[in-house]
Amino acid sequence: MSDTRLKLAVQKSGRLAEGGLKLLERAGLRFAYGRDALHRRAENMPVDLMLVRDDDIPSFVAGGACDYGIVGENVLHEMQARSSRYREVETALKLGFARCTLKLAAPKGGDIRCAADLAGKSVATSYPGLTRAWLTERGIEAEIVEMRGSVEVAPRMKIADAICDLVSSGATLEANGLEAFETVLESEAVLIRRRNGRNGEVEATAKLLIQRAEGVIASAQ
Ligand code: PRT
Ligand code: ZN
Repeated sequence: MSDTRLKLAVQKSGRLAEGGLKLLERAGLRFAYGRDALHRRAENMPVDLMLVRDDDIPSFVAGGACDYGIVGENVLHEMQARSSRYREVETALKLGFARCTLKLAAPKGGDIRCAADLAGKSVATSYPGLTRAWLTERGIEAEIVEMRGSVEVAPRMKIADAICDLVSSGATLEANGLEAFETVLESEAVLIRRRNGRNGEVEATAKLLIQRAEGVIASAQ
């Protein structure tokens, strides 16, 4: 893989994978199979995809393993809240899919109805950086319980009093007897890059790709 080809990290499988590939294909990219399961090569533009876990994408972009990446704003902002390593990563384009909201929620009919009620309570979340920053900004002292998945079961399992989790339809909250009471972050898929450090050829390819993607996004709205 030469350094003049744009290296773009996309999720291997999951909620961002299909939308990301569809957008790139609509922007005119045609992909051949890559040399392994991790890579796919565009036949008609100097672009190589790297197929990875979404959580690793900000790190690949920050460290220079990839020039650009497609990731949810929730993941980007969580990484930025956790470490200064991600300060140099910026959003190049909002992509308009995989929209969701990071919300605080608690058991329906319980004694937590607003953010102030969280003082002295515990909040389960996979987004400890964003949740802590949001609470600290408001002067609310609550314990953060970090969970990798199934956050919605935490109150029922007595792991935590409330949760901070992604919501799209609201069905998961509803099924678990939870009610949202605050929005911490609105999120959608975004194209990210390092603020600087790409060469001229890669940047020329990126500019063209972004122009085409803007056209696709505008026509979808
Ligand atoms: O394997 P890998 O690590 O790559 O994937 P993943 O399992 O971490 O991520 P994935 O594919 O589930 O989500 C990727 C991205 O999609 C997230 O980072 C968000 O930016 C975006 N997205 C959009 C969502 C949702 N909508 C969403 N609803 N991510 C997760 N959810 C989950 C949420 O956590 C909760 O469990 O869906 C449930 C709530 O959905 P509703 O519809 O019941 O409200
Ligand atoms: Zn993930």
